[in-house]
Amino acid sequence: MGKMGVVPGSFDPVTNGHLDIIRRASRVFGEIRVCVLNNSSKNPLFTVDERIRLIHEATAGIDNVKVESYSGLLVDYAKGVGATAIVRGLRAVSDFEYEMQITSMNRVLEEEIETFFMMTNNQYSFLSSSIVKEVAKYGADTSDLVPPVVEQALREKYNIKEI
Ligand code: COD
Repeated sequence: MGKMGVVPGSFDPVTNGHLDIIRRASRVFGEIRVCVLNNSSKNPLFTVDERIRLIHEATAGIDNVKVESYSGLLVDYAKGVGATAIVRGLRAVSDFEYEMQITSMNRVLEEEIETFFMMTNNQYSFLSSSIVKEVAKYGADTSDLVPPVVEQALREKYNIKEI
């Protein structure tokens, strides 16, 4: 089956940028677990179950991807499922400092799990869940930013009628 990689995040909601990382990681690792971390202090728009469903539907065409959630430390999840690596996406220099902190902390907590970084596709370098929510809230078109299931879910959350 090959080695397992974990793609962790908040995914509130999943964007085309996340999906690009998941798709590319699925070609490198034998198996990918997308893990929605449940203990974030952020104030989420979507519940964990909603976020899982959206990722699940958006990754339906990739057969070595599984979606789960976890409340606790990411390295404990990774160890528990037998993963050898954590895969993160990098958009800009501004991501670097935060990623370096998380990676260093994770290495202190569990030195056997490596973190790998994949550079964003140029077309998604500006894309984040927060920007998508901001745009969707005012009823603007998000079809280039998120998969159709997420576009629909955003419309429902913000009560926007289809044009
Ligand atoms: N292009 C490429 N990559 C992207 C893009 C894009 N457009 N957008 C996002 N990404 C990448 C991000 O860089 C990230 O790697 C991943 O996709 C997920 O992004 P988010 O924003 O959904 O997720 P984060 O950054 O909020 O996730 C943080 C965690 C939940 C992983 C972190 O808080 C965590 O591990 N929490 C659990 C507690 C823990 O273990 N703490 C100890 C370590 S500090």
